Amino acid sequence: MTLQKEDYPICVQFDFEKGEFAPFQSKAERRVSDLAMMFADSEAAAALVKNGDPLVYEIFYYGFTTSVSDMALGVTRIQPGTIGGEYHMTKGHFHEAHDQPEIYFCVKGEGYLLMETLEGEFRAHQWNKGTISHIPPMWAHRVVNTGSEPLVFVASYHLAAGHIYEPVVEKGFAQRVIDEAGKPVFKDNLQRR
Ligand code: S6P
Ligand code: ZN
Repeated sequence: MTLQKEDYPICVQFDFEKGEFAPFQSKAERRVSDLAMMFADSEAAAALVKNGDPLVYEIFYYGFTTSVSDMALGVTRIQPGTIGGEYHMTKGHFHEAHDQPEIYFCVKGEGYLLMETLEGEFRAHQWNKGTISHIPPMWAHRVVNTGSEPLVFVASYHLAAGHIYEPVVEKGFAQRVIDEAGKPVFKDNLQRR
């Protein structure tokens, strides 16, 4: 096979202090205004949007696309905090392709990985630095930062996976993670229609 420019090995450097890597190809920010619909307390979210619209998480991205493969790397850094008592979390999504899993590796902070199927099977992994989770195909996934420091995780997946957010926007996850006197508590999601 004749190698193309993109077929040569590449590495990037992870900074454990900052919780990011370089070089990256793109970076996206998610603020309260991007996520307000995911939190139970819409008034608390609206007040935060008016009051500076704080950053909730960032995603650093690199697509290691070659002429025959589509491996992607994403590092997500979730700031600590709550919105109406509910801990900061990612939006959460399903993979569009039904045969596409993902690996998540928590490298900093503490929290939970929530996973749920369309049929309503729900699982949560408690995370601290060093936890590696396998998300099987067809399980929606969301990460919640319950600590007082940023939570950072590395994601590895194929671009063929695709992302679908609608079912999560529509129904949320079965359980919410709430701060009660400084401790995370799981509560049924009462907004489920
Ligand atoms: C992609 C992977 C992550 C998330 C990121 C943000 O498959 O799961 O890179 O995109 O953690 O979460 P979300 O739910 O806003 O895409
Ligand atoms: Zn994913």
